[in-house]
Amino acid sequence: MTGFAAVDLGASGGRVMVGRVEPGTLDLRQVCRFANEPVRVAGTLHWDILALYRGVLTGLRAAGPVRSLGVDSWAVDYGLLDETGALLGNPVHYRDSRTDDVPARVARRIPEDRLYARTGVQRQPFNTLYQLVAAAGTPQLRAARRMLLVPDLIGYWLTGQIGAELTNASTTQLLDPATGAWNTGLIRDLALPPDLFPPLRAPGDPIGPVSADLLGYRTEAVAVGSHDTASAVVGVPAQGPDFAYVSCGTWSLVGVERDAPVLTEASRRANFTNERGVDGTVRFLRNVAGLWPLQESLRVWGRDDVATLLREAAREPGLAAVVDLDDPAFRPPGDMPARIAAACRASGQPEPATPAATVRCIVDSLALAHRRAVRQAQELSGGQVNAVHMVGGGARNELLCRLTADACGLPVLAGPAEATALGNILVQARAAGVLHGDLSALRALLRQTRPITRYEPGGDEAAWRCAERRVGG
Ligand code: LRH
Repeated sequence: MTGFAAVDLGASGGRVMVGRVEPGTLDLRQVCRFANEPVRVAGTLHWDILALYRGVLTGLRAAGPVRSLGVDSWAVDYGLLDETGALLGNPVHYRDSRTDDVPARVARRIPEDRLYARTGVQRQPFNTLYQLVAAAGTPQLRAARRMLLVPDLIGYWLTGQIGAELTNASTTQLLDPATGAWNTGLIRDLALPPDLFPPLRAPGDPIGPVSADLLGYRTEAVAVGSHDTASAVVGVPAQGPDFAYVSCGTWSLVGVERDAPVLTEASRRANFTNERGVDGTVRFLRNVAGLWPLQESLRVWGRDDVATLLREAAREPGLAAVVDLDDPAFRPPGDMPARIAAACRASGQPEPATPAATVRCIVDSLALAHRRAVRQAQELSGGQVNAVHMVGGGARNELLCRLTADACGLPVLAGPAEATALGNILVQARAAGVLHGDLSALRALLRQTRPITRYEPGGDEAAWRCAERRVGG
């Protein structure tokens, strides 16, 4: 069988997985896992990109030999290269506060409805557009010749080839939603140097050979859906078009798959985004807080027994207190339990008194946010949703899956948890000619080979509606 390596970099850790694929068979093995620990330097929060690259190399050496490799990561963040190809400084973390006031500044020059019409992308202070505007005039940006998003930067270090993979490029807010090309008019209006943006490549395109000197074996780097969410949605084992997905890791990305962007005023107001997917698809979705508040609470408590906490949380009374996890107050790192308690207090609800009650509040609030986003995705795109697919780490969280089914009033089909790595590998296997067909053929292989757990909706619709009112929904 043919082996393909998926490098999957997430906000809390990186992994190298090997998939062995042939028609009817798909085996997946994790060969290496490494931490992703951001570093604050002189007040700015950075990714430790060289530590990540070291993890990638170690993992790929252990994985080999493989026919090809593909890299995906979180969106929007980038490194700048100077004219010799050297990296100018460490990439900045999207949770850094330097862009907090930039959307408002940009809106004074380009009204938000115009910007949405020209990009189709939600307003998030961390979008690459706002990060580059925040960097305007700095010596670093003046010296920069190329901007490479994180997977493209890793691909450049592995192959020496420069390019911008399309799915991730669509999260920069600098692509034209109609053509999928760099939006040169917008780039000019923002006074950004047009040459900064490398030629686009599509998932499945070759990137270049990786020499044996680097890994101990020779292989090829192939462009995949390098935005982790693009790969995750390839990895949704859906049958037919009438599904919503929740790709649940650090973030929950909640939405539907379409073949054209939705650029209405209503979708702009609901802060829905149009991200480019594999095979010309559009992911019409909303960013919901995801597991971040839970991960950050565990860090603050110094606990790693998440399974115990979730079991205790399942015994707590449901919907005792809910918060709006979209509130920007929850975005930066720091004391999450204190912020949750403060939000409950401010809205006249009981403050969770124990870690289990805090976890219950977070999971109830997340399920409530999933409900709102699934319903909005359906209404705004005019589609039908019969089931919600939960993929990513959240698919292993039984309490969250059950409450999401209850909140949405729809069955939740949970799994695979490794959808991102699987989507990455499926696109490589198809590019190599080992698999054939469109996304539905790739998804059929997932349904044949991966276990999926079904959660039927139960619960009390009136209680969810009442909870929705408490968070102002
Ligand atoms: C999830 C993700 C998401 C982006 C965020 C910055 O990992 O890629 O799709 O919005 O990170």
